[in-house]
Amino acid sequence: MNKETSAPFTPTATGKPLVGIVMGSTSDWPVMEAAARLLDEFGIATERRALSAHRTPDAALEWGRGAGARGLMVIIAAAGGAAHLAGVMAAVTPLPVLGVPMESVSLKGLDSLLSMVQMPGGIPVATFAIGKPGALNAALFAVAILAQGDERIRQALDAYRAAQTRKVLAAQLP
Ligand code: RP5
Repeated sequence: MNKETSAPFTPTATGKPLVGIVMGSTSDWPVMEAAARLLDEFGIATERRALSAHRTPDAALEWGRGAGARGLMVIIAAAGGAAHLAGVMAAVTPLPVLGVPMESVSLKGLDSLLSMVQMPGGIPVATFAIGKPGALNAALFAVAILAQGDERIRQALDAYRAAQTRKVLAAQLP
């Protein structure tokens, strides 16, 4: 509770980024944009960065280490190929890390998925589907995490799911 107003504490009301979306390359943005836009729809501000576990390791570590202090509550990390970024983030922050494997040219993202999902016990990365469905679900999972402490987000998530259900049931097939 906010001591001054007795209103429930709603982190979104501050307008500060609550979710960090980090990706291994700017080439991941066309897919990860779907996650960013969905979080925008929920009114959840995001920090967005292209940082690589391999090409910019020091900057990636610095960003991950400082995430909690900057007010982030969840990290979505996307990478493709030898996809180590999500694991590296999870190694340096206790925040929940949601990994999105990018579809790669040679192995269609199976390389990304296996690199990301096979974390050693003790350092979890919640790994989602390859590509856009994973990006969307990581965003919705971030919303679900934040909804636990924010009634406005919880209601928005309920409304989103109800609208999705109505859309499926209303669909007319040829
Ligand atoms: C990974 O390598 C990135 O996450 C990207 O999915 C993949 C290819 O990167 P670019 O060569 O397009 O920069 O690090």
